[in-house]
Amino acid sequence: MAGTTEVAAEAAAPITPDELRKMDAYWHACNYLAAGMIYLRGNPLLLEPLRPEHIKNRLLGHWGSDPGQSLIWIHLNRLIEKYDLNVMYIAGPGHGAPAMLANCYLEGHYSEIYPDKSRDEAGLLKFFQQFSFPGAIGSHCTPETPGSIHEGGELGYSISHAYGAALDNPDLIVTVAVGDGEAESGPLATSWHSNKFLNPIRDGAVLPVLHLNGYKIANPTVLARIPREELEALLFGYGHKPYFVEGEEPDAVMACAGDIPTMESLAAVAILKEHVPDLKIRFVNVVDLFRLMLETEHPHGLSDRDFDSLFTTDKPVIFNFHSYASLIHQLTYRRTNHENIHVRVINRREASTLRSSSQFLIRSTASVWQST
Ligand SMILES: Cc1ncc(C[n+]2csc(CCOP(=O)(O)OP(=O)(O)O)c2C)c(N)n1
Repeated sequence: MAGTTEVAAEAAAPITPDELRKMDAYWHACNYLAAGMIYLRGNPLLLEPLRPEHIKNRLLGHWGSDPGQSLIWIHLNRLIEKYDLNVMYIAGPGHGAPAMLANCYLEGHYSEIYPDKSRDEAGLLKFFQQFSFPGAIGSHCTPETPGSIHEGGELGYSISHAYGAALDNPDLIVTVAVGDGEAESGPLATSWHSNKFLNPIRDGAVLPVLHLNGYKIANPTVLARIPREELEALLFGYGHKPYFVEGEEPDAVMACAGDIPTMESLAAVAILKEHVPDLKIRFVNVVDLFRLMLETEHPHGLSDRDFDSLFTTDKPVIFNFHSYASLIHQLTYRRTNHENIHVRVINRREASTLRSSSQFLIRSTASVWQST
């Protein structure tokens, strides 16, 4: 076994580009499976153009914490492999079951226990269809999920369960994902203090991960809206040392509204990713134009903070829209980054094919990029 110094040196070493690439690909696969469970009842590998009959009639299941929970899960696997750790994972957002199910399926355990949910197109279809369906499995991690030992349902108890599991288990690390919605419940708010009960010799360790995606289903959360220093001080006061993990700012944002502009922008992003892989592009699909308005002016509107977190405060935004450019400007003229929003209205000549439209967007990105 490696000594403490070797382990510390290894821990400080950055993840290699190859590890990163593999984890990123795996994470994308998890997210695809999660989306598939929520939306698809046919065409599971999207091998043919999507038709209405491929989509579930009733969408049940939460997307909100799925990408975040899969990210935590994948990194835990990396650490378990690297250090041979004994780890338990508690999903505070148990309603983000698609994330746990996706990982379970990709790791192979799902097909091992349920051979009809095999790792091929036919098995994947059944895996998607059974999700949140009467007589099949629930939209939480219901008991038939391989490896699961307790189904929750009532928010508030994830951290206290984590401490309960760590007591008298000195070799165990319990990682617990806590939704920022759950964090607003009384039991959860007080359970941060449970660290006072842990004895470092007799008990295991608890690693709480607060998942700040900003919303409890669709309503804003308090902890995602207080200033960073206030949140840090709050958790510090509970006896924790918080580390903030967040994504990088993009170099440019490709936004769009409407189904044809969406396809054009997605095609442009795919081409840019292939040919200019170092350019970090964020894709924002606006499905409701009222979201561009201020929250004080429309019930669907976004706060400046949320708007800025999507459209940045200073990066070029190429907005693909097939109607009046002035409308987008009217809706956004008071936003911090308004002067960098470049609305591109593709005319009929340019939009003759998806290819020509995406090339037009790429030229627009290049010209905006050169002028910054
Ligand atoms: C005590 C309790 N109140 C309300 C609910 C209904 N409920 C289910 S999920 C959810 C939102 C949870 O928010 P968050 O933890 O941030 O998860 P996310 O919305 O990001 O998936 C609510 C209110 C519940 N399950 N338990």
